[in-house]
Amino acid sequence: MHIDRVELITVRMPLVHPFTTSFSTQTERRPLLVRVTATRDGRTVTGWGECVALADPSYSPEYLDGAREMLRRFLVPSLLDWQAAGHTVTPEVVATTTAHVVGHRMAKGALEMAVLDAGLRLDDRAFADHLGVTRDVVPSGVSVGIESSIPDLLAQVGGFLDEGYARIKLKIQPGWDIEPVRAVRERFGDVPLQVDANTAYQLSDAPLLRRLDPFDLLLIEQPLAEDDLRQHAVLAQQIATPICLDESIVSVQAAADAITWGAASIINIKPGRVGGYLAARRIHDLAQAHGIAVWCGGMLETGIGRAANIALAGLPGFTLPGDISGSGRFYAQDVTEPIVMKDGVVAVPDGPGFGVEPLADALAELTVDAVDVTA
Ligand code: OSB
Ligand code: MG
Repeated sequence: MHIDRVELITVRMPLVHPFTTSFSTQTERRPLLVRVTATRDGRTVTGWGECVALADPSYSPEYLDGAREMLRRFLVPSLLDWQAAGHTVTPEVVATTTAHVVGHRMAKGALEMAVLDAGLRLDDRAFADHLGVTRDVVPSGVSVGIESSIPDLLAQVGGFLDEGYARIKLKIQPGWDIEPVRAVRERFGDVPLQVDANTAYQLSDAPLLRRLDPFDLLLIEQPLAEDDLRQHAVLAQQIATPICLDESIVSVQAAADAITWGAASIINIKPGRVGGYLAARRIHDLAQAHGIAVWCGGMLETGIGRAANIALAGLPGFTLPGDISGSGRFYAQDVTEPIVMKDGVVAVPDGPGFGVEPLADALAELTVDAVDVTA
């Protein structure tokens, strides 16, 4: 394809309920959308990508304004320079043409995602079909933030279970761990339950974390720091709850190291964190070959990222429910038609590309900044 134009659109989306993790409280989300206009054989299409960087560098080193700057100043120009040298753009070349930039995987992943959507639309092909996914639906889990009291938490969890979510994930941190898990187990019994610490503990907390063992959790996500792979391997010997890594898995290489060293028995795959859907697929394949279960994480995506995640989660190695809830879990108004969770599942989109696009009115209403970086 030929890339005609690349626009970076920042949207502002209020959350229906504050979302508190061990690293921050969010009351709104500012996703950065990448709109690529591309032409092949006289046909022009629009492809959409979504950058999952948060506003602040609290979950990862990347953050919204930095990602926008990276795209504008380095990543888009690199891709266009390569095109200007006479090459044809494909989704696969985005990673290679931007490989000279160290890191910034969320920004790179967003550009690749938009090119991937455009390429699939030019092929009239759905992303799920391209991946070889045959499932029509995937199980839908929900991530529940830290609340100010146990009764508030139980109200949240009860609401999500009533809606039909297939799995509950509780955010934990020191001082909000054993008691909330105990309370949820006592009130709701044997529901599929897991916890996410977002790096809030140290290896010396192993005796405390062992107190989670009796609650039969599916997994504990990222208990220790991002670069503590060895410590996670040691912790895995000291607790019974399976360890799942999120923040640590920034690449295919990191996934290979974590598997080799026994640092994770389960991996949370977030396409943005690893540089895009193509790398995400490779991590899935690697994990599957090693008998390591994977599931699809979430970054409070708009309908665009949510739709792409649903297709990815249709791959056979995704054996645990993902953080792929309905749009309504976070937003009263999504930029696309809302993704709907019903009976514990979300439907795999079957339209061309990711199968969704922003609604013009919603996009106009939510946009706070838009720049054509090719002008
Ligand atoms: O650690 O999985 C995480 C949201 C933002 C940053 C990190 C995480 C999360 C979530 C929400 O848990 C997942 C979702 O989008 O539903
Ligand atoms: Mg996590």
